[in-house]
Amino acid sequence: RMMRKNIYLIHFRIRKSASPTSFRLTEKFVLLLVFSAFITLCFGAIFFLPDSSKLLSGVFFHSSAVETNTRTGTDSDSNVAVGTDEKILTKIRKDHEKALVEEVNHPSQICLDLNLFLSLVPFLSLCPQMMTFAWDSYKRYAWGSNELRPVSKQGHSSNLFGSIKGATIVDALDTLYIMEMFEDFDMATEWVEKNLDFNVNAEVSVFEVNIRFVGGLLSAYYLSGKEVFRRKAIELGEKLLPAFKTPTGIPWALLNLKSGIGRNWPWASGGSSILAEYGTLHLEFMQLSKLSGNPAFAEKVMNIRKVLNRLDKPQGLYPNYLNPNSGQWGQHHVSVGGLGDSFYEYLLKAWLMSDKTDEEGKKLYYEALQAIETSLIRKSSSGLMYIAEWKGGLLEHKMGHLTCFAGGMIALGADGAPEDKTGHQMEQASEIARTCHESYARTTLKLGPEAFRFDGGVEAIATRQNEKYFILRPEVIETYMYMWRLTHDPKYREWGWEAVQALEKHCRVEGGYSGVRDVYASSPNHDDVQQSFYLAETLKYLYLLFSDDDHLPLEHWVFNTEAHPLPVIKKEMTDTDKPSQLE
Ligand code: DMJ
Repeated sequence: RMMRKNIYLIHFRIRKSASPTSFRLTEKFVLLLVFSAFITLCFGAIFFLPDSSKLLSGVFFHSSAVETNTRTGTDSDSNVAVGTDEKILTKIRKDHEKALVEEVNHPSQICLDLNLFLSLVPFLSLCPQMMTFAWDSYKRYAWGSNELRPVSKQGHSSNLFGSIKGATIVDALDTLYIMEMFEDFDMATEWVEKNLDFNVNAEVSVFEVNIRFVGGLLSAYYLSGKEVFRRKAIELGEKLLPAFKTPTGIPWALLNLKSGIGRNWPWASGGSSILAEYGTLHLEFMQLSKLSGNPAFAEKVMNIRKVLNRLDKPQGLYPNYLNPNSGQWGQHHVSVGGLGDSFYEYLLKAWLMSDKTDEEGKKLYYEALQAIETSLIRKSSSGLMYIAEWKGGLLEHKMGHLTCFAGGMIALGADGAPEDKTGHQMEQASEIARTCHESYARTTLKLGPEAFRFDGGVEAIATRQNEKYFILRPEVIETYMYMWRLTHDPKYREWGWEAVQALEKHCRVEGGYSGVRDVYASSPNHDDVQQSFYLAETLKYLYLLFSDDDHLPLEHWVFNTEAHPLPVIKKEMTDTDKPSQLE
């Protein structure tokens, strides 16, 4: 703006004395000198900046070099409609993406194209820096605690992890590795070696410890190959096994790691275990069996499926509550958000992580999705698609921030959908992404509320005070990341960029990143917690949203529900699959 103001000023001054007769010879000479210097600078910039030929041919001249090799075009297209705007745009977009990828992977290289460079500046200067800032703040004020309080600048230990410490360290390990922050990764590794201790006489959440600690350690092992992570993951997995000592084998929600005594949340309907908790162990436990050679882990999670398979499902839906003693459903509350969400995610991902050999997981996923479509997916009067909740046969027209992960899940599974439903499911996924984006766009702070409603004359807006908070959750950005990978529609990167700006503006405080209490307030009221999943998920999915598809390709890696990547377990080649000796 300052520059523009100066240009206006210069322009204004010249106009003020604009009569040619009012210039003296020396003034004319000075003006000529300034003018020629300016022209030389412009030409210099165009011709001598690296690879300026691309810019010239792509933007100013419609050369054949631009016409060939576009994303959608074929070689034969190159002779047709030479220089159409669409083709040039496609080329520019393609170059943009390529440069963005190169820049993210090799941030030290200067972008070759001026246009691309200018459009990348905001992302390149901000995004990797966000992880550094979140991590450095944690290191500085809360090292060794579970989480950071960024306003009061001290540690915070959630009782979800009992007295296990270092949740942020373990949750952030793979993000540090993926972002090539290797010194910090080594520091975190050393902390794990010396301080991560599971011999605690305290009650933990089996689900939270599994997705964050077991998942985090497994990913750190697969990415770095460091034995300490494999050893610690198995040690912790073994400590969780007593949770399955129930009459049905459906695990308890809470477990004392020393005594091995378990129980359920006191608030859960009829002493039930929770679908999203006992249903979100599968990926990690299959990996533990593979890494340890101990089949017990896999047996425990396969037994959960057996119990579920024997039960009647109301309208094909899975209620959130199941009693581990009787093996009967508790209250009939169904949700693809809190209490239900990652159960559905793990059915699909169990199939994908098994190299598509787990046919049962596949069948259960697509059947469940069909039931969700029939009974829970609805459209608002203005056409926004949402996933409602179901309580004893009645729909509650509310969608949680947590539910927004479903856009990514449905897109990820669309490719394998039966009965030619791939296109239909991709459409559903993109509509859910749009609705979740709207839930952000309709707030003052441009951050999403914890839950938003489609009743009482509102659409995608939180109406209850206790649903207006934002705690740095990842689900909406997670969906943008999958949608980007699977469609390459640039709007997902634009939406991701909007979220980055809002996070920077409203969540960044002096001592880290904080959640906010009301996304509709005119200024943020901070909740003073930097959640460990902000480093594990939100920042990782943002980074991947702007990275090359080859960075953790979806064919080879499956993300657990805490965004920890686990490798696809390749099926053993049978004799008939193997290439013949002669080939
Ligand atoms: C994370 O711990 C996981 O994504 C979980 O599945 C749901 N809740 C949080 C993030 O919102």
